Amino acid sequence: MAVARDLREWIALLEREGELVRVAAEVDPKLEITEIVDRTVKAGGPALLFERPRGSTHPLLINQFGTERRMCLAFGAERLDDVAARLAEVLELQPPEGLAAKVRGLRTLKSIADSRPRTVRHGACQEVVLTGDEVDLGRLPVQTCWPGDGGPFVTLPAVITHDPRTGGRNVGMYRLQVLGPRTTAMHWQLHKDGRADYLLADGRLEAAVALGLDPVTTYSASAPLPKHVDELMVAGFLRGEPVELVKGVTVDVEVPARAEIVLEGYVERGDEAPEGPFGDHTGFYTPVESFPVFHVTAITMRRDAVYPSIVVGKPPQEDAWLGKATERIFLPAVRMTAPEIVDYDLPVAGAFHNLAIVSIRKRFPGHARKVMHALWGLGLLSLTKGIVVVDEHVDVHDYAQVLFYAGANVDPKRDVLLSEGPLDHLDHAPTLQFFAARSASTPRPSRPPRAPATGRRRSR
Ligand SMILES: Cc1cc2nc3c(=O)[nH]c(=O)nc-3n(C[C@H](O)[C@H](O)[C@H](O)COP(=O)(O)O)c2cc1C
Ligand SMILES: [Mn+2]
Repeated sequence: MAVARDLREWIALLEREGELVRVAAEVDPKLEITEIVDRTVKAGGPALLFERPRGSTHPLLINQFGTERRMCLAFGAERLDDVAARLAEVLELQPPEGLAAKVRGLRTLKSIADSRPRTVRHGACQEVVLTGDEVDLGRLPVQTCWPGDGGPFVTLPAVITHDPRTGGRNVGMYRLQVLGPRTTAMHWQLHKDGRADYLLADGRLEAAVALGLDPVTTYSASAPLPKHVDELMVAGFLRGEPVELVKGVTVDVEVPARAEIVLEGYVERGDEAPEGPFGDHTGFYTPVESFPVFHVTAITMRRDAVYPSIVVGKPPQEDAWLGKATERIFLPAVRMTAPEIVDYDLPVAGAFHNLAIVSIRKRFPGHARKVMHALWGLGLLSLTKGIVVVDEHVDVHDYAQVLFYAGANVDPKRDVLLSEGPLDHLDHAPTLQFFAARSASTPRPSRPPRAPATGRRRSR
């Protein structure tokens, strides 16, 4: 299946597939769009292209990721597990034996070689260039999502920075609250790579924000990759085609050439402003907190640029499928650390970091605890507040089954482990922000019903 190379091809593909509805009526990006999208997402409805957002000449695309089918269309795959399988091929690359394996190995190596971003001379994203006083974020139909929000927020950005020490690129999806015509807040949270780049910078850190990308590259900005891994390389690999980049106009940062809109600018150490409140997936308004100010030095655009947006809030919302894509695509990588893991599920209702259900092939006493600690030591999975470990015969995606085995087989005193460690930046439950208990439970090793329990109890 062909993968869309930019947002326009993606919109055309969605339209061909009957997955997009154009809204010709004028709709206000302030609250109204949220109301419509909230209902559409919950009904499993289509992507929406608001052609006339009030106060802007730019159409607004939303709910592009809102169903499993669209997420699969984005990756050009039948199932998200097929995307994971391609990644597993690379991670598990072995010296090939026999001609067929060699040919397959070469194909895999070529797909890695082709994933590196490619620099081009001209990019459609710079058909229109606004600098200095021409920069006005008010031109964009930035949504005010919820009534208590502190203002309009850019919600689907790909924020590009470089590590001041190594030059390595990072792309992260960090919301931007519009503070003025040429400034936003930069909401990179405590554990995020963009923030690490910022803290490593002596003074100024240049950044570029790409808006309106092909869906795989947009997804990659949300992917929890290790800091030294370039999200654009992963995007190139997943698309089977390199991401094209062009030099920024006012910053020394390369930007996706086919982006609809790019905000160029910088943040500066010590230059921060209150950010929030913002209605987030915690179900609450995240309180006002200080975040760096992003100074926009240029807005570059395509002609007739489309502005992309997303609404987050109490789940389920559109980001559920971005999270599910990560869950599936990262399974092979998680297995590199803990090969005994058969499968895992991060429930949407758990906002991805509140609960993980993991099935394992248990071989020795304490094995489930080994796996819990592995997850608590692994990238952003380390922020997981609750972990349930089950035997391999339990289907982790069948919550009724998990509840049945967990309920039936757990002796809480014996099987629940309370630990302490880092928590998600936005978690409002702990007494101290960022740090609190996490718990894991391991139902007593259970066998499928056909095996009657006999003999000695197994230890755990
Ligand atoms: C719709 C959406 C909005 C997000 N907003 C933020 C945000 O405002 N701040 C943040 O730190 N992470 C946010 N995230 C999560 C990050 O994008 C994610 O953790 C990603 O791994 C960050 O990139 P990094 O690992 O390179 O830091 C958001 C994710 C999604 C899907
Ligand atoms: Mn990163």
